Amino acid sequence: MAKRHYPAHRDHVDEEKLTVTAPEDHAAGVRAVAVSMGRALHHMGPARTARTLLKLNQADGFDCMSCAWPDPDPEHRHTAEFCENGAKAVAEEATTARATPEFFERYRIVDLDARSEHWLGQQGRITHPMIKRPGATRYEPIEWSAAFAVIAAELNDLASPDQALFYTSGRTSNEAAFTYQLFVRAFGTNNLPDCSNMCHESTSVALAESIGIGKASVTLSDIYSAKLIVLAGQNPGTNHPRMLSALEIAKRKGAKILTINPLREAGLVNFRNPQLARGVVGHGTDLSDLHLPVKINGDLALFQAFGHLLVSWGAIDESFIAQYTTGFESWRRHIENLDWDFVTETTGLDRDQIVAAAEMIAGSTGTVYCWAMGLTQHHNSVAVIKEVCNLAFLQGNIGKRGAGLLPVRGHSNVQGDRTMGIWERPPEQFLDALAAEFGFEPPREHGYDTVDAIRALRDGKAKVFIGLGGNFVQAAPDTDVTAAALRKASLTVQVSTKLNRSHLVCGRTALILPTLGRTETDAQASGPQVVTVEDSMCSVHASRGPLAPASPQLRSEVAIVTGIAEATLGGRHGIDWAAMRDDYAVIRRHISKVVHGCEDYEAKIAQPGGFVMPHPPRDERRFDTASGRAEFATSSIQALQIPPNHLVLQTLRSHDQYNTTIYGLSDRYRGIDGGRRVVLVNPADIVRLGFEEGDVVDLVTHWPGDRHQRRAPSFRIIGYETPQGTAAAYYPETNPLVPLDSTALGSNTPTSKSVIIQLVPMGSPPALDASQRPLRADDAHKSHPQPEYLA
Ligand SMILES: Nc1nc2c(c(=O)[nH]1)N[C@H]1C(S)=C(S)[C@@H](COP(=O)(O)OP(=O)(O)OC[C@H]3O[C@@H](n4cnc5c(=O)[nH]c(N)nc54)[C@H](O)[C@@H]3O)O[C@H]1N2
Ligand SMILES: Nc1nc2c(c(=O)[nH]1)N[C@H]1C(S)=C(S)[C@@H](COP(=O)(O)OP(=O)(O)OC[C@H]3O[C@@H](n4cnc5c(=O)[nH]c(N)nc54)[C@H](O)[C@@H]3O)O[C@H]1N2
Ligand SMILES: [Mo]
Repeated sequence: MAKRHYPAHRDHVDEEKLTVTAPEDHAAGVRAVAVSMGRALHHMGPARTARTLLKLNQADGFDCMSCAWPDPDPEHRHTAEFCENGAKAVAEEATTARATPEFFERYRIVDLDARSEHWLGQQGRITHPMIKRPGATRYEPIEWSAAFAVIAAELNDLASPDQALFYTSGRTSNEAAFTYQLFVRAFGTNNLPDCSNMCHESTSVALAESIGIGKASVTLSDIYSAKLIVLAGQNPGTNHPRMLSALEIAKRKGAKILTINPLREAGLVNFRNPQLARGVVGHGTDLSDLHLPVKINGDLALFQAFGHLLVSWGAIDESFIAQYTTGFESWRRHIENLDWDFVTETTGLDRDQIVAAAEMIAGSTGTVYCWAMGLTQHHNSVAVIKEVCNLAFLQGNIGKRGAGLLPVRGHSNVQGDRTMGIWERPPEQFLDALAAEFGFEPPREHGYDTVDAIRALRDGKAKVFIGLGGNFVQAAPDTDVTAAALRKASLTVQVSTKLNRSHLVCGRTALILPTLGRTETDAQASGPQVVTVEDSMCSVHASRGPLAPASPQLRSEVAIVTGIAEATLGGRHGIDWAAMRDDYAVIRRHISKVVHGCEDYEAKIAQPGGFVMPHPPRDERRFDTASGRAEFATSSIQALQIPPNHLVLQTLRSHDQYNTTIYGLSDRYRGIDGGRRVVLVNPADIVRLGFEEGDVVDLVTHWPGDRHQRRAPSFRIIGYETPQGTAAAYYPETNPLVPLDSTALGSNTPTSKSVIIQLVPMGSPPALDASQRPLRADDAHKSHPQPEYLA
């Protein structure tokens, strides 16, 4: 494909100059090493680069904050046990750039808000606590103790503790997370929304009901010994690159790989392992044996078709079903009457493709099912994931070597945070243990999750927002609604490493509390501290940063949380916050008393590589569900209703971002460089809808009952291999399109992967009738109002 150049559009951020080439057919390779080294050297310089990258994911080093993929056993680690995107994440945090008080003096908040998310991130590490006072136009420095006093005054002034919201992003260590939830419950609420609510919540809900625990049932060695690995709704080449090394090992030991994804992502096709000679000079390893380009949200129909075929072929493990499961008969009756026309229509696949995939599944004696956001962020996601479980039960693929369920988690400690009690719906046993350990009665009423937290702010029911990490306004759905909700708050507090939009879209009073990152040493009264994290496979281990803190003013998350707790609670409940801050081993002693599976925590994390949390289905085929058995779930298939001339949009990550942190503008594997305001559309749909490739359009949401129109302005149309009727564009630029009320049944997760949209000429009203002449890129300039969010 010839390289196409597009001129920068007025509404694109200044650095954009879009070029489009053919997508790549392999991931990693030497280019990945070159890019990671280039970024690391640019942000950190050579000495710092060497010091940090050699400690990344080593037993005596720190845990990579890029994703939750597990580390191999200590004896099987490489000297360079990291990937291109891990190196980028480290470079972003360990950068030598600084956002100082002088920086905040130079810019009004509105001036900063006019900048792109990329530019904000490039200003470097925040060095001092900063406050925006009521009516002020700028942030100014504030002492830590004064900042804690501001928070305490606002919190203690509330009519009820339930008027405060305590958000967590999944980088927070176990020690900080445990201390935070303790403070929040001692204060009197369960309002602990977190990034999980937007991420794998559908997984947690589905797995808890189907197998009795919301976590993966496999370890790395199960991947290595699997006969078949199914990868559905996941882009590991970009988001979990170290997973490719594990897939390569499995492949070389004879495993087959089945990929299910609307897009043929480069990392699903071929992997050139830069650690191995064959990955540097050779062709690498072909990964996918069969790729099913399913239509967005076609997975429920697809997995039911697999079940139907397996049952009709008798390819089932009858003794497992009889001994360990319930609900099989009603499920079987349901899938027996499969409507094939409906299945092929909903999946966009033909029957032969589905049969070929089902044959791979039927022929495998050990299958691992992996998934991520492509399955979790739809209206019927809980049902989809339960259907994946059904398929695993059908062949006894759980609690057996080389088989199991593997939801691949996102944030590096999102799973650990949940284990530590970051949960708006805490289990009773957890609260009982907390009460016994600390001698106070925690609130029992469930709190707000992320979507309900936004509603509460919008409706004036919540007034204070505290974010332990993250970038709430950009990560949450319905950006305009969320932004207006945050602006109504009396106080917003962000505990952050770097500047982001959530510092600029803030309440009457706003605080930025700068914190240490994973790369930095954390010295407290008793000496340097370690923190612990839990990966996607339930393995818990220690992390210690090698670098001096970015500024002497920085405090650890534990120090910040305990500081807020002391200021707010005073002597209430008699909890010794100072002891926890001075020595994190004290926190771990509490953890070992409160959190099931963490007994002898200090000793277990001292072992190289840490320890693995208990998992009854994995360890002993024990299922703590309502029935005490693995539960087959019967779900009817609802297909997405798509009005004529509309598309289903999935909002996804480029290869050059970490969630809302934009590293750069190169989505290398997809051949898109220099710009992010693009929408990928099937070439036949471009023609059918009356556009041409390269046209600039607005994306408009179709959501029944909408009073105001949701619009994301100015996206360049790119022809791309995605099933007809579907489209893709980057998050967070498209978050204004995700309706707050459009969430998954049962998990309340925003439906970020199935947004029904229309492409309309820039600035024009949406038209159901596509015969209207689209504006071309050049006349589009004239009519368009300045968008509020140029991310
Ligand atoms: N470098 C980097 N690493 C990251 C992150 C990052 O932003 N950058 N984010 C981290 C976080 S928090 C998370 S949760 C993970 C996210 O990891 P992923 O889930 O891999 O991330 P997404 O970019 O959302 O990609 C979703 C994938 O699902 C596919 N998909 C979309 N809709 C459907 C569908 O209906 N059916 C099927 N079968 N597939 C579908 C898309 O084509 C895409 O390949 O990555 C983590 N790791
Ligand atoms: N449309 C759409 N929306 C989505 C998604 C999607 O696929 N599509 N994905 C969803 C998913 S899976 C997730 S997980 C959420 C992510 O939501 P969040 O976790 O809220 O967002 P991040 O972008 O990961 O947060 C980045 C910020 O965290 C801060 N930070 C970085 N490191 C540290 C640290 O060590 N400590 C502290 N205190 N702060 C730190 C920095 O200031 C940085 O700006 O977004 C969700 N939103
Ligand atoms: Mo996530």
